[in-house]
Amino acid sequence: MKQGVIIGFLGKTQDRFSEYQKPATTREKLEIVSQIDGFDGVEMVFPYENTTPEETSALMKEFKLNFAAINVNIKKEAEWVPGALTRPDKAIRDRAVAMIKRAKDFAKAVGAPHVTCCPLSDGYDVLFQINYKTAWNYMVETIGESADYLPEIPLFIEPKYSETRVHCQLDSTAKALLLLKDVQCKNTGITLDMGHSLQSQENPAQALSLIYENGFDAYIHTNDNDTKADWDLIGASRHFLSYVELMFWAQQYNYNKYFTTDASPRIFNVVEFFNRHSEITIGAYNLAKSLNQPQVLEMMKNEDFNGLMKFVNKDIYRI
Ligand SMILES: [Mn+2]
Repeated sequence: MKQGVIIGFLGKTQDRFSEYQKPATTREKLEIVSQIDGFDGVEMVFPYENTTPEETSALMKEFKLNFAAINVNIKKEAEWVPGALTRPDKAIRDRAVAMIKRAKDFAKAVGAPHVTCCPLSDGYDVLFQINYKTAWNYMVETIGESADYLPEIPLFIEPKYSETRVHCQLDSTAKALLLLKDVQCKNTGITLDMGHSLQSQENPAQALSLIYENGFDAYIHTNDNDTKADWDLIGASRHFLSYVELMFWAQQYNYNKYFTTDASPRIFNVVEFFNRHSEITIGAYNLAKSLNQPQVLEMMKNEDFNGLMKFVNKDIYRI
């Protein structure tokens, strides 16, 4: 299995109340990635963490790192803070689409496998705020145009229930899939963020299966939370069994992309936080791998519910 990290978490982060850690340049962030046990993948936020493709590729080479994905940010610019892809003003939507296209050009130039986009600012805060009808249709249109551009670089969409809008437009895996089905572009996928899925009251393993069974590709972000907010906690610190189950089903579908860490160290030591995350993620992966998977599927087929519960106690919890 391959592990990487969204490098924005290696520098300074902030919430409404506090600032955490120290600012870091992209070079410094890449150096930190190279120090984390088992990490060699990078998800870089476009256009804020990169310079030219040539300079960026040289830095990646210097630290022997690979691109897991390019993450296009369409929420930071002032005009996109209230939304980007669903806004009534076509010029605002067009500039967001242009940004996604530029991210695809960049991904191609540096050899990144795909672009992922989490349209967090699209949605609403209060009732009677947006026109649901036009918001949905504009999103189909804008994602459609972005997906069709440079099809060799697939576009992955990452749903999330809440934040930055109180209710995001793509609030669940199923709704993101509905969008992709409407878009009708094969070169698309869903970024399944474990914590986003939990916040949407989903079961991440079932959500992963749903993506594949609907004919789309999947890319996994690892982290954990308390299901109420997207806390980006260290993996498996709250949902160990869900973590192992996600690994089990990722293996069932021969998942071979990066497991990219979308977790925030906040008050913890940065390198040690990610070392612990790496440790539990590879541990959960290897634990899932060690299970007698055909036997588990056979027990499911035979509805051996007691046998399955015993298997969880003995083979996963090991008690
Ligand atoms: Mn994520």
